Amino acid sequence: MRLPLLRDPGDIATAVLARARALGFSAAGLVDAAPLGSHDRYRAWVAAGHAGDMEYMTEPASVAARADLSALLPEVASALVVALPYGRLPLPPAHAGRVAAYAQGEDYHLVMKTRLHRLGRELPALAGRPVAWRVCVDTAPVLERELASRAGLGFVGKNTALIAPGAGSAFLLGELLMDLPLAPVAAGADTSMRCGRCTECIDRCPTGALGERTLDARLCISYLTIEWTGIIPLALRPLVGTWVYGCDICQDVCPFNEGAGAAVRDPELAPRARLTAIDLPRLIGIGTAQHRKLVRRTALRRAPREQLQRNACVAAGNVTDAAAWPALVEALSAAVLAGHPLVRGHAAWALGRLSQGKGDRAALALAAAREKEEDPWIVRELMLACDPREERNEH
Ligand code: B12
Ligand code: SF4
Ligand code: SF4
Repeated sequence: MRLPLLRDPGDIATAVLARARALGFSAAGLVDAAPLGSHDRYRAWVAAGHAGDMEYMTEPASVAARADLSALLPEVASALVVALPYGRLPLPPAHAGRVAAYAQGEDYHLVMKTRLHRLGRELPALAGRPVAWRVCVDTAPVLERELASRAGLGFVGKNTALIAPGAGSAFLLGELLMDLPLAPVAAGADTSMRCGRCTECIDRCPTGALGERTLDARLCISYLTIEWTGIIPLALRPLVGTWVYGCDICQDVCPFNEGAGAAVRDPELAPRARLTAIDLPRLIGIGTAQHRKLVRRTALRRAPREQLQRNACVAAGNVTDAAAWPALVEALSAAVLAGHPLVRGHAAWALGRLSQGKGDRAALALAAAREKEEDPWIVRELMLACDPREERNEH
């Protein structure tokens, strides 16, 4: 049962939005709890297989929940939608591994949740009655971009990002669902602006993952490096470049991200020095304790150690300098049959890319590994790495 409001709803809305700004959110708007109009688009996206292996996007219960906010809070009557800016960052040196800008600072899930929970706890005082509320950030089954565009935070670009003209798209989204029947209040972004004839993001995406306002996650570097725990398909590995966690290309090339507004960053999301330019050889051979330190309180906690090592191997295979050779050889040979197969297989690929031919250190390591290796997939990788013509025969 929803309790009546004892204070003027307009005053409550103003107070909630003011608190959101005071807590450091760069934009905030209010939406009502009407069903999510783009649920059909999302269902079609899942049906087309574009969600890949992300079970939290494809499980029937999770698909159904995204139709209506009441699946998350039965009494919901409105939602506060907020933006937390992480800002664009300069490019690291060409030989370094890259971490997406959003992931270089404090884990935004922690930052967003702490602030929204604080606001949730303040709601009874602001509304003058008990309030049912729930915080959603990222992994909750919510179509956050639709909610954000409805809340006037921006528009959905062809790169599928929520773009706020003047502020770009380098910000994260979060929601506070409430049982307060508040009227919608737009955050104030100029949502009449659109991409127009620009197709820069679609043209510059290395893997061709983007259609107009739709993305095939299975091809996206962000998915491959963060979500995908398996073998990175051979054809995609060279296209991953030096990304070891996420990808910013379709936002970096966007003209809406050129202005000073896109550089605004919440102080809590300031980049950690250890993540601004990843030392690839170090990451390839990273131990458990060092790994724990590297990912501590950052979004990188999401990826297991061997996944980051796998990503580092692929990135090293895409860098032409030889600094990563010893680490790759070590990953392949010293740890053979002890190291994680995912790392051994991708290290083999990287060495195959870096080897100049028979007799060099990479070729010798590959040949030695071929003698010992028993995992059929890695044996295949080793064959391809030793003789790239095999790869051509593959396709
Ligand atoms: C799954 C997911 C991914 C997947 C798939 C991405 C995708 N585009 O779907 C992968 C792993 C690839 C990914 C990558 C990234 N992600 Co992500 N991701 C999500 C997540 C969890 C769900 C997104 C989703 O529902 N996808 C399904 C598709 C169908 O939905 P959609 O693209 O959001 O589009 C919806 C609306 O925009 C609307 N819509 C689109 N066009 C139109 C047009 C009309 C006319 C209408 C009416 C509606 C409409 O319909 C769609 C269905 O509702 C959200 C958090 C959340 N709970 O929403 C974060 C989220 C979208 N990701 C985010 C970020 C930051 C990223 C990355 C930038 C991270 C990085 N640097 O590597 C990249 C960007 C890649 C990209 N171009 O999207 C932010 C985006 C913030 C913003 N400003 O837009 C979110 C909102 C997380 C957050 N809480 O801040 N992500
Ligand atoms: S995040 Fe990278 S790979 Fe994914 S769609 Fe954008 S440019 Fe393409
Ligand atoms: S790069 Fe161009 S097409 Fe892509 S989102 Fe930005 S303005 Fe739109």
